[in-house]
Amino acid sequence: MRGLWPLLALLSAALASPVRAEDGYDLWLRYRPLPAAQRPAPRTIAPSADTPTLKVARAELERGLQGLTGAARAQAGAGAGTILLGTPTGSSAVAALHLPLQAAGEEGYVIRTVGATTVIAANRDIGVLYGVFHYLRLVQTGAGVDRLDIASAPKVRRRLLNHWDNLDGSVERGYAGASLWDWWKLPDYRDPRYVDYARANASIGINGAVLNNVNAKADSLTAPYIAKAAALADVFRPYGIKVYLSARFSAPIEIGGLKTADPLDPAVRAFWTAKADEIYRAIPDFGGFLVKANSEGQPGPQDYGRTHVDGANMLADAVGPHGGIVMWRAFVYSHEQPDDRAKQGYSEFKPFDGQFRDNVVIQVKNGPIDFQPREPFHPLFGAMPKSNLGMEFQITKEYLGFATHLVYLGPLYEEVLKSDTYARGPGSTVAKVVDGALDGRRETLVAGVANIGTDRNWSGSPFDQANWYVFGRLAWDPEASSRDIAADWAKMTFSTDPRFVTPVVAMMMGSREAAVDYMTPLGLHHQMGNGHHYGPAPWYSGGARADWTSVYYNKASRDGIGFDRTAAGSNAVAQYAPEVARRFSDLKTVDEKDLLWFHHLPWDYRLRSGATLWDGLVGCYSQGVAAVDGMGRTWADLAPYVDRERHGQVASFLAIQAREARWWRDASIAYFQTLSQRPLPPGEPPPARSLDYYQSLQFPYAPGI
Ligand code: GCW
Repeated sequence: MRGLWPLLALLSAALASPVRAEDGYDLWLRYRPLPAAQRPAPRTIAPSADTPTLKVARAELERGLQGLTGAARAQAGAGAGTILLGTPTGSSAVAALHLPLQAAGEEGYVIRTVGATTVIAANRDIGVLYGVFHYLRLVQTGAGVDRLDIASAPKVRRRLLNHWDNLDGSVERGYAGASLWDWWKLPDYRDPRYVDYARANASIGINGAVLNNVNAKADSLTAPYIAKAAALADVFRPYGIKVYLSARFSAPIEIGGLKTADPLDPAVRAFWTAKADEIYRAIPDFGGFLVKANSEGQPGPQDYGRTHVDGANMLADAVGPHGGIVMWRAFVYSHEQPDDRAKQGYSEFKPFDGQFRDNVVIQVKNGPIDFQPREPFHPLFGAMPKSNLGMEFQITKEYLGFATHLVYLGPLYEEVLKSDTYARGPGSTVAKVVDGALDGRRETLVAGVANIGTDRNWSGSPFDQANWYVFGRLAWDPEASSRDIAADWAKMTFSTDPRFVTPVVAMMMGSREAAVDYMTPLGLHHQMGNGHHYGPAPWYSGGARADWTSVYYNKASRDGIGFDRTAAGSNAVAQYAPEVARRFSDLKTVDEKDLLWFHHLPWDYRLRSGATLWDGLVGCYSQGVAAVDGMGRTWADLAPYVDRERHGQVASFLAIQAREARWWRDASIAYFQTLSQRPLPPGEPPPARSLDYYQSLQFPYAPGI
């Protein structure tokens, strides 16, 4: 027997060791045994009410504590504390504590140590579930749970994922496999994975999902598909997640047998009213519709000479009696419109401020073009005080290297949310527009285009999971720190060891700037390949529409580069508050990160560093490449803290990223040099291949189209 001990010790060390192979399926809900010193004292969970949500809250807590403490069961015993879960209305023990729950609202919670008891309480069951996930996060990150006094409530009411998932299982701009929704087998077969999806979302406070692509098919609104959506809604309900659908504006024609979809036509209005009634019969807590109208070829009210207000309000009237909302996207631009594309969303929507129904939210992309590696904030933020304005971020990395580039999007989201619109004077940040505080609006929304698919690791790579995670946390609190969130995520996903956490958080925090540098530095934008959006193509011109080309945005020529959006150019700056417009317009005050977004400048223009624009541009590309090389080295050093499977995948992806960062640099320099006609700065290696070579590359099978 004694001889067996070393073997058993080895075995249990192997089981507990962080270097056991993992496939990433568990996301950040990875309840592996903590190092002994970090394990909390044993606690029993007091009985709680048997509602669907409290049942899953309790199950999650048990599962988490058992996994994290390595205990067979959450044990009682000498000195063992108790965890009490519930609401004052459902539990007399919770009610007796008279906790300050007023500020918790519908979804917030209080976690408090009261003697030997830790109470996780809320006004509604869903708040308890959110509190349980917060408590588990504290345990997972080694934060200590012995003396707690925490109160948290979401600042934003609707925190939604937008799935661009098609009914055939493909995902527009998806890089993580096929759609999670098995429409074919629904509603009869409910993949157990739907529950894990719901758990993951609830753990970060996401409370809604738009199931289908904004480039919608009307079929999603037919009876069989409503039944399928209802099955998903049933799975998600205990986790506080409501189902929403993208609505195709022309559905009255396609599935309603009408000749028109004119929003002022009584038959059309009757169609939508009946359709909403039908949906609510199947899904009583249905969230509402998301609509992409009169944008990129989608049908909309303008097809009938009507306005966005006519269209949005008609749908709002249909879902309103049931408590539903309409999210009407402001991502509209027309190739028939000669004006700067960056101006069109504002120009179309601003005049309608105050005319939308209370249950309409205008859903605005973070920047005025389209999810580029860097954009200034969208000028509509702050510009429509009498309307509900929601944020649309992209989590899937359509323009940021797909799944294989390591780009943590937290700093991008944070940069936008912290931007000061000056709409009501200094401090009028985008975060305050979005959380409704600036203009006292209650119907608030943050939406994110999901990066989730059937890949075993959900998001395409371990680090892409961080983008889902930070999105949810920032939707809950748009003023939170993306660095703190990265640290939480890294500890939960990999290891709490500071020798791992410190370098990995630094790597994540720098990763977005690296991508900006090797893809589109100094305010350049929309320089990617046409259609698939993969790789560099700053030369791209022609095609169906000018505003889908690269040259439209870089305006590079012998005389210089950049898009003049000052008063001398397109005057897009005039869409911002005067303080902001002045800052963007003036070469002395504009952030050089936005330089070529707002200015067209000669190649010999002097940057603040003293370098010429040409030399500085080349320097940025190289800096981006060097940063990615640095990420590769950092990650290699972290091998001891990560299981081999996930470490290996990230390492391979970083190698792809390093190669593609060089490709971006070299192709961009090769092209722009034909215009700048200047030598590379000393020490800068020339592009590895000829411009012809880069221009010859074709990617007919790139994913996500
Ligand atoms: O980012 C662009 C994408 C399209 C997308 C569109 C949109 C769903 O390239 O694939 O369509 O924006 O946001 O509507």
